[in-house]
Amino acid sequence: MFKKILIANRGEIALRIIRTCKEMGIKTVAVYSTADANSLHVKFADEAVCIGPAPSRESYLKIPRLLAAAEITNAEAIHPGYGFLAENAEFSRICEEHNITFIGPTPYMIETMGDKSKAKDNMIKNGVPVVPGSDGLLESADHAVKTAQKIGYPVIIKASAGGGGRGMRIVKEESEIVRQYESAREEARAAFNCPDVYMEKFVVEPRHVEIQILGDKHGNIIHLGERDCTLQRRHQKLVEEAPSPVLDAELRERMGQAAVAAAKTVDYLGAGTIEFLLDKNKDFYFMEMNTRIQVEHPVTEEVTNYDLIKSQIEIAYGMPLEKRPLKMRGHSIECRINAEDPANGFRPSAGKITVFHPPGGHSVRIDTHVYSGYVVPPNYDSMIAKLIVSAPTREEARKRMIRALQEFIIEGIKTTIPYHIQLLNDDNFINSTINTRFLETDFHFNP
Ligand code: MV4
Repeated sequence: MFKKILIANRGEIALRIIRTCKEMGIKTVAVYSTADANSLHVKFADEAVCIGPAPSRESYLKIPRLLAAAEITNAEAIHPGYGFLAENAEFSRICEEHNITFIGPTPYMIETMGDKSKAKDNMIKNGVPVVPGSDGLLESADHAVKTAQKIGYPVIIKASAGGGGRGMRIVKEESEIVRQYESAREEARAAFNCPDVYMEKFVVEPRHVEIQILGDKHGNIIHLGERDCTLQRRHQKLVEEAPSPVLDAELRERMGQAAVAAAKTVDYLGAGTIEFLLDKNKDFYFMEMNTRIQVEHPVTEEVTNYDLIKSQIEIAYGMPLEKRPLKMRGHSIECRINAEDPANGFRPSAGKITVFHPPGGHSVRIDTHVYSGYVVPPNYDSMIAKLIVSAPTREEARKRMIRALQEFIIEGIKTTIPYHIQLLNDDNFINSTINTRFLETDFHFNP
């Protein structure tokens, strides 16, 4: 096994990776910006290297500094976590060139799945269901008009280099199509330095259901069931759960097999997620693949009894996946606790946490890097903790989550805890009568 791994990340995920490394007997190297000198990932790692000032461009995104940190500490592998450089093909390539194992997929896999239009073509060729749309990229405004006439309104225009909702336009009627096509291209060019866009039929009020997959270096690809991530606000997930309240065993297996087929289009290596839209008729369609470990991976860990970070490390080392039948047991829910004010448009709320009292008790898990006295820096993502609870049934998990949220005391900054308490008590959450628009159109926070 690897003797030493460098973690090219910060916050809860850096700590999460350090914990698994300790259990595997692997030494850890933390890297940190000057804003994170007092973070727990720095204290809990065996070694720590300062890689620059607070702005991520000057620290967590600076590839030469990460490579230098790995070289001076003799780290054999780098775990990128999520965000930052996790889906940067160039970083994966440079690690390879320096004989440092990138714990994740190859540059080819990242690039191919990062090109959404190309990824979609590959899905069609391999029988993975996709939303009907343009055959590849839109070549002109006229091509956009003709394609929309063929598939019927409403349509959605998506940036091929996009993902996570950036560079998208929903078009309801022909009078808007040319203007929206041009503006989607402009936004895509500005955001991704690539104006390419493609078109799909717009699926009305879908759910977001994603399948966790693992692929090893011996040609095995398996799926670990789904996560339901329908509860999002401005493309930020707030609550995730496994299993999905709307899947049965038969649909789970069909989506699981489609996800495995999707991963096979690039002979995928490591942990990945296939995102699907699920419509009202329970038809599902490939949306995109995330070639990284995701924030919400713990709900899958809790119901499948896999340590996904351990699986990533073992796969990167060349070990074969253990062959055991997938058993999902019970139900798990995750609430993202953000340093934001839900009563004030989710405005970031940085500053000193004067009191931090996490909940405990049966089947309550908290993944966090913060503590009483910690100062939330304004420079990074506002997620400060993930609260994950498990129980035999969804309703028991829901009640346990409400209990745990009520026990959770954070003073000094505003957080999303009161928002979650109201949400988990809402009838639409209880019955899971929700879609991806629910939080933005039908749910109103009353502090
Ligand atoms: C869609 C869609 C409806 N129809 N595609 C959002 C992020 C990116 N992964 C794709 N997204 C969507 N694609 C078709 N053909 C609706 C969305 C969408 C969405 C999807 C999942 C979760 C939240 C969402 C919020 C708005 C739009």
